Amino acid sequence: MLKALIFDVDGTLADTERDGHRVAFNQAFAAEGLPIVWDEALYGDLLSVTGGKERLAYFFTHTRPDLRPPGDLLPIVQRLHALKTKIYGQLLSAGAIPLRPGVLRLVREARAEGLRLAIATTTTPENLEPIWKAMGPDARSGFQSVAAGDCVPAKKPAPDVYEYVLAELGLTADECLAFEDSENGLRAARGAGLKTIVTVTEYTEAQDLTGALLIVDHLGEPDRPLTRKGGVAFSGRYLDVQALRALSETRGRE
Ligand code: XBP
Ligand code: MG
Repeated sequence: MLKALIFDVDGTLADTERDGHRVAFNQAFAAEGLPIVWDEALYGDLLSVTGGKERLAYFFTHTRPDLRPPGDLLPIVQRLHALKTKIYGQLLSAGAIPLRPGVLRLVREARAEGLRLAIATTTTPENLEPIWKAMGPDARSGFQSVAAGDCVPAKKPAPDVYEYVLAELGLTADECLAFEDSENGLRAARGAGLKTIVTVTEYTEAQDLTGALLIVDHLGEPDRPLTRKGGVAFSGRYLDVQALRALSETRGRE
């Protein structure tokens, strides 16, 4: 029986990558006087590496080693990432990026129906502050488990962060549903045995989302119907708790 919903953050709760994280990385490069600009296409490629610190290290070792600043890479990456995280917080606290369609509606309904809520994300914990703010007062208290960033040894697509949340909730995978936006996130959730609903973004709609229970453009609103893009049959206009309970019982995409 469905007991909990586990949400990814970036790309799922809010479409934060192109206009949020990417812009913050570029402003951090500029602030450090580095001649680096991650355009939308390059950032889309770099998103294959989860974790901002890991993404920076990959860029300097694989993508553009010619742009790697002199000296030990680790402190350079840590310094750049800390600056980026500060900038990202300022960007989002200005309310720049809204929650995706259906997220607030579903979170509120799930709480009212007694479903437990959790977060399983690769992003840095402080990047959740603007999300709680966008969800309104006492939002954070509604999430029983919040696993973020470096709280697990291996980031997505490793299943660690989802296994961490399941352990914290004290639930089995088949008592939960995961919500993701990307192939890496889907693989992490599936690796933990979770049925997963994927709400694609422009960065992820062409990825290999095999194994998703249902693929949609977003969670839908009564006045803004979702579009099904793959997975099990679903003809509803939006995903509510009743629909999720039925979907969680389907045998599809085990
Ligand atoms: C997406 C990520 C994160 C963000 C950047 O996380 O891979 O690394 O791109 O955030 P998820 P940080 O989809 O799991 O929420 O720079 O804080 O890592
Ligand atoms: Mg994501």
